[in-house]
Amino acid sequence: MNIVKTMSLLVPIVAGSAFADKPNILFIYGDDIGYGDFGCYGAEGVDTPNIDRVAEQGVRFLSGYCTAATCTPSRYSLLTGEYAFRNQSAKILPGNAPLIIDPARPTIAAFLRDNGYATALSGKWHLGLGSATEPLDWNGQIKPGPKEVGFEYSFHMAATADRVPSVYIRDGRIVNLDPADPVRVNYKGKVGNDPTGTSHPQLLRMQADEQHSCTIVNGISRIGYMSGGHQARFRDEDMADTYLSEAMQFIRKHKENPFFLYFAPNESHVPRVVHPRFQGSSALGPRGDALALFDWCVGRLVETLKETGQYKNTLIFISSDNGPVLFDGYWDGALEKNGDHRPAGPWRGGKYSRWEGGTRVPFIVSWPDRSTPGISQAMVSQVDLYASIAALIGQPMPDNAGQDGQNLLPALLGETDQGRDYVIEEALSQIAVRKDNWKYVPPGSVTERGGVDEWVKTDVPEPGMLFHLAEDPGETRDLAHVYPDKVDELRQIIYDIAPD
Ligand code: NG6
Ligand code: CA
Repeated sequence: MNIVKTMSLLVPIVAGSAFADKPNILFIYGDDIGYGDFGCYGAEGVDTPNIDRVAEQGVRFLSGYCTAATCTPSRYSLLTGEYAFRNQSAKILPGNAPLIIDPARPTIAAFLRDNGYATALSGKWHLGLGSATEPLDWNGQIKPGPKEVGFEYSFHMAATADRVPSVYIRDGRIVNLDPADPVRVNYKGKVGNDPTGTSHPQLLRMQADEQHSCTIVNGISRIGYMSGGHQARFRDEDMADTYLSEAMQFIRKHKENPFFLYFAPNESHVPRVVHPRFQGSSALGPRGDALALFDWCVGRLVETLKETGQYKNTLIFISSDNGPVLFDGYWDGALEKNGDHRPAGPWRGGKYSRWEGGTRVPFIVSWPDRSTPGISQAMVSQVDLYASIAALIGQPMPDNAGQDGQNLLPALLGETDQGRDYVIEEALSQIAVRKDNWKYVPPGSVTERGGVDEWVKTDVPEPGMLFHLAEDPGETRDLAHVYPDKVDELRQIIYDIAPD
């Protein structure tokens, strides 16, 4: 795919459209969706026709990365353009953690807001709420949060669907909160009298591991304790529809001016309890059904954009925050029903892991007015989106914005296969590097989810491990002792970027 689409570069403004040089930007960010989970990336047992169609009209990357193998750090990098390992707080957060993005730091949302975009978040947040110095009032104005870092409109859950508080927050206020039934949240000990998974296992519709056995909401025990807010609690079955409806309303409302929408549904994170109309929609049990639901949401968003005449001038980015996981705390049958499907495609490991499957994820960029459709070998990371989008709208990034990203706009639009030279992959605060086909995993350990309720940890001794991904995509043959110079070269990259 080396055809350079020069025409589009020379004609940035389409006649009749006031903001053709400022396309709408729609991030569709899946949760725990692996490299192999969409049809266009080889999924078996689940169809994703809507995503596949977006991919056909845009660029599908074979070397697209999130920055980390868990949610919070990847989302942090996506929004800030900074590697998450630079922020000590960017680790999997409890539902009552303070905001980890300094409101003084301009995120991609704040940057686009300041450049005339209407900005919104609908879906998962998981970057903390409230300040680190004052206690958060769940029953009042919840801030700082998405608004203070650039999202003028926000409708979201606090953290993940498996963590309390199990409520939606709109513009800093819990939705449907009855003041007579205030919300309290605690991750250290029980609050209130709601049954927990440990005390009332007979009330559960899904068995859970110890960490997920706290307060029961909607028949599912969660991580952490909450009391109150009964009327405000979400129903997992309706969650995707709820986020989607918020997203669609936002798109419809902003057909006259450019918008940035960060749509971050729960799928395919646990607990996987999709709407009954999607139950059984795949051959893979609840995880496949969640993927089918995610795909359906993509289809509805595309339809909405077409209805409002904005589809062609919208840059759609579809990806995931970390690699896949089958068992992640609930006995939902995802592992048993997985069949021949390879959620991480050819790569080893998945969520939590420094193996490729942890951070190499589906990565699709489509802007029908501008993309040169194709399949790209360019190495791209989510940390690059901020700098690339700044280039797209022709505005410099603010000086205090994250500087780890590169402007890879030509690659993202399919005009070149030239991406980054190397990419940093993080998992559970340890990093690895890939350059060309070489992958170096420094000493430490690598974690993977094993089977049901099982973890697998691999120790990585000095001088680290070296793999040749083209010959050995499964990262099984450590070549560190065969190519010590390669180890030194890659180790130096890591040293230069993260000296400690
Ligand atoms: C882990 C949870 C897992 C999930 C994850 C966060 C256990 C044993 N595991 O600690 O279920 O919630 O955190 O996922 O509790 S993420 O996609 O948001 O990073
Ligand atoms: Ca995730």
